[in-house]
Amino acid sequence: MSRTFAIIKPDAVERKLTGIIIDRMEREGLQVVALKRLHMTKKQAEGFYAEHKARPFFASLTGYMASGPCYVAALEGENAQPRWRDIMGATNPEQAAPGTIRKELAVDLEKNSVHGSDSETSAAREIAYFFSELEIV
Ligand code: FUP
Repeated sequence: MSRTFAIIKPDAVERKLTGIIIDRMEREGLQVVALKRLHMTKKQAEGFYAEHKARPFFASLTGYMASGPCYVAALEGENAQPRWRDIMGATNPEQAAPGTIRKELAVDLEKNSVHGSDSETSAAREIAYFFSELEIV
């Protein structure tokens, strides 16, 4: 069993896709071991995406992530980190495989509906950014 971190991003929350996405997590055998709704500040979004600070899309990305409420979650299951990435699909929905969440639901490259940690190390950092161990059950 291992964990990963997921976000249901503002575009998906606004379009009322939260239930569908959580249903997909559960049907794929990923247990939602922590979940909360929050509206990130720009500073929180900048801290979360700090590794992208120098990228040209950083200001737009962090502005978007702070534009509305999202759900942050910790998921647990066998190979949770790579499995959730596979279920999400490629970053750009135009390049995402059929059946992936981003292919089916995303609006565009920025408003791509979901986040998933890109490694086990990122997963640990990202879970700890939003949750205390006591909130993960
Ligand atoms: P991912 O790990 O699939 O979420 O993708 P990245 O960590 O590479 O990028 C983080 C987020 O930045 C993506 F979800 C979407 C956004 N992004 C852009 O808006 N423009 C780009 O050119 C690349 C990424």
